[in-house]
Amino acid sequence: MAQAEILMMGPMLPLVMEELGRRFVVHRLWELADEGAFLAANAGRIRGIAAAVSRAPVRASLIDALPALEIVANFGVGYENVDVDAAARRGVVVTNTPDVLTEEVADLTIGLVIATVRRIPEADRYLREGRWLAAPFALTGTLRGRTVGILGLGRIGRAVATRLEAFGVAIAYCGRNRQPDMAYAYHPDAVSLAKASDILIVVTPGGTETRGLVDRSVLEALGRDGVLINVGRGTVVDEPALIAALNDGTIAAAGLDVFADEPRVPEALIACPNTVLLPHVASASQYTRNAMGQLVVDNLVAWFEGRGPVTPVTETPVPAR
Ligand code: NAP
Ligand code: 8YV
Repeated sequence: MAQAEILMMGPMLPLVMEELGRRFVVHRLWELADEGAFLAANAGRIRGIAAAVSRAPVRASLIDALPALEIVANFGVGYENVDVDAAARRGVVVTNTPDVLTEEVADLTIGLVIATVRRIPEADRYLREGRWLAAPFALTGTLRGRTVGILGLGRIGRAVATRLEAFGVAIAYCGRNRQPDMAYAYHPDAVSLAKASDILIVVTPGGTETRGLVDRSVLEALGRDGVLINVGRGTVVDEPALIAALNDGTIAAAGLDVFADEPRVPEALIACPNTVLLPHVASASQYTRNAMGQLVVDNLVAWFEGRGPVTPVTETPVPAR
């Protein structure tokens, strides 16, 4: 049987490029000299897309231009880079990479919390610059007796909470729904959660629904000793409001793994001494990225072998085959 033809939106891990290259005819979108001409000649044969959060988005216009498209397999548990409504309308299945990255992201989140509260990067710089010779490093904030609020108690949020339990902190959460199996204090909105929290951890998905959810009012509710941690998506936080809050003492500090316009990070954030900034690395161990890549491959292979998708997202119904 002829190999299925798929479109790859951008460079992927070697294991993904190799495995997909062995099993499919792969067209590399980013290497095309003329995308329009390519689509005019080949669109009718493209049955799958391999996409990634950090690569070119899969817009409705692309989905609509591919009449034979059946599946979009995304590298990333977040999939706001794929127009799922357009995919659903066309009966195209979208898959993501849940679970395989949960523990890795939760580990990094805890690291970022401690790094921010205890000012680890700043203390490291202090020593390297020889300033310890003149005076001890300043005393820092603490996790002792604190309440940590989790905005988005999903797979990753729960794994973060499990780790936090070992630190003896109080835990609260906010989501659109109360989770009856969770004993943590529930808050129906972000302001209420921030008011109850000393440290607020954002782990919600991106996209239009959560855009700007953490705004000035949430930061004011978090308060002058408050710490904001964001490992969800940069768009969830109103970045200009955050910069203002860090500079005028509305909150104490922020630890950020994600930004509104990656990989561009505002100079004003970089200039803030009370921030710890990471280049979107929460899932970025070789082990976990390979597991994510393998899941992209597994979804495409399972689909084209007629076994259905492994990890479809909820918005796109899986048609019977
Ligand atoms: P998940 O299991 O779907 O959890 C998402 C949680 O967010 C759910 O508990 C959901 O609860 C809550 N939520 C959704 N919309 C909300 C809203 N408008 N207000 C408040 N809460 C809302 O997803 P996950 O696997 O934990 O991943 C979460 C996100 O983390 C991903 O979508 C991605 O953006 C981000 N992420 C980042 C990295 C990184 O490298 N920094 C890595 C992996 C994932 P309700 O349904 O009750 O609202
Ligand atoms: C990756 C992520 O950094 O899974 C997600 O949603 O944000 C991260 O795991 C991203 O997918 C890389 O493309």
